[in-house]
Amino acid sequence: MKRALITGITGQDGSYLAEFLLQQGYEVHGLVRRVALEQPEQRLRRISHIKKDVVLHAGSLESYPSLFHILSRCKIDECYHLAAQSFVAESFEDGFSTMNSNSSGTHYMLAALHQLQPECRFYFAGSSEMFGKVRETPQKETTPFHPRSPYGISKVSGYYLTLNYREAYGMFCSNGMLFNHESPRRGFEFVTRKITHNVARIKLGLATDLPLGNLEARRDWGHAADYVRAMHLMLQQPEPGDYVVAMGETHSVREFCDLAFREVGLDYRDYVREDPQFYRPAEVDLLVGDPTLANEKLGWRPTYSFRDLIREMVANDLSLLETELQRTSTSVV
Ligand code: NDP
Ligand code: GDR
Repeated sequence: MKRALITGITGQDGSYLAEFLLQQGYEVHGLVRRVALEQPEQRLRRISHIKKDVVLHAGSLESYPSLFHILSRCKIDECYHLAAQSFVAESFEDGFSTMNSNSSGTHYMLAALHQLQPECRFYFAGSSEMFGKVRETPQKETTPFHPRSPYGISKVSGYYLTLNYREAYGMFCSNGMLFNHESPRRGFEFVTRKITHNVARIKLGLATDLPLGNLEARRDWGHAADYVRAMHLMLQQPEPGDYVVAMGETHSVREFCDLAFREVGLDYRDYVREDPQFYRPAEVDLLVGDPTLANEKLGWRPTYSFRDLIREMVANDLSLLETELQRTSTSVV
C-alpha cells in the first residue's frame, strides 16, 4: 500500500485529492495547522466525510521543525504539497505572509524531504498566475513567466525551488502549472463561488445585487476533481517533469455570470454591478492554457465541461441555502 502526505488537505484540492487517493488504495496522511478556536465541523468541513479514513498531523508551513518532526515519524512515498495562501487579492494586502507560507514553506518541505526522505516523490502546486502578463497565448510549459502579484511571485519561487531540488539532488520533484479549477468546495472569496453563492441568495430572496470587480478578466476554468487526477498522474511517470493542466478554453467573468444566472432563469444584468473595491492593483487579463503535454504524456483528459461546472456549483449552492433556510424555519417553529 502506498502512503501519501497531502499538505493543504483541508482545502478544495486537498479534499478531492484525498478522496481520489483513498479510492486508489493509498494510506492518506494530511498536514493540518492548529488554530486556537477549533470548530471541527467548519475547519474540517471539506474532509468530514473521510476524516476517519485519513491520518492528520498538526503542523504549519511557517515552522520547519513541525514539518521535520512529521517527516521523521512518517515514511511516505508521495508528497502533494498543496498548502498555500491561495487568494491572489489577499496577497496584495499581506504579501509578506503569502511569501512566507508559499515560498519559504515550500523550501522547508523540500529541505526536510531532502534531509529525511530523498526518495519520496514531490508535487508542487504551481499556478497559471506565474504567467501573469502573458508573453504568448495559449500558455504552455515553455512560456516565460511574468507574475503580477506577490502570490504569483511566490509560486514562481516555489516552481524554481522544486526544479532546483530535482536538478541539484536528483529528487523526483514535479511542478503542476494548473489553471483555475473550481467546484462546489471552492472558497467563497473566489469569483466563481462568489457568483454561484449569490445567484442562489438572489433566487431565494436573500440578496438583491452582486458587486464584482473586473468583469472582462478571462480565465481557463476547469473542475478540481479532474485536476487532482493530473497531480497523481505526474507522480506516476518514469521521470519528473512540469505540466500545464488546463481546459484550453477561455471565458470572461461576465460570461460566467451570464450562464450562472441563466441556470435559475434570471438575467445577470439585473443584479451584477461593478464595484472598484474588487479591482486588483495589477490584473491578469487573460489566461488560457495549452494542455497538449498533459493530454499526450500523462493521458489526462477532463470530464467536466465549463457548463457542467457552473451547473453543479449553482445547484449545490441552491440546495445548501434551501437546507439552511428549512433548518432555521424549523428551529423558529
Ligand atoms: P485552498 O485555499 O482551498 O486551500 C489551501 C490549503 O492550504 C488549506 O488546507 C489551508 O489550510 C492550507 N494552508 C494555508 N496556509 C497554511 C499554512 N501556513 N500551514 C499549513 N497549511 C496551510 O486552495 P486550493 O485547494 O484551491 O489550492 C491548492 C493549491 O493549489 C494551492 O497551493 C493553490 O495556490 C494552488 N493552485 C490552485 C488553483 C485553483 O484554481 N484552485 C490553481 C493553481 C494552483 P486551512 O484550512 O488551515 O486554511
Ligand atoms: P484567481 O481567482 O485570482 O484567478 O486565482 P479569483 O477567482 O479570485 O479571480 C478570477 C478573476 O476574477 C476577477 N474578479 C473577481 N475576483 C474575486 N475574487 N472577487 C470579485 O469580486 C471579482 N470580480 C472580478 C479577478 O480580478 C480575476 O481576474 C485563482 C486561485 O485559485 C489561485 O490560487 C490560483 O493559482 C489561480 O486561480 C490559478
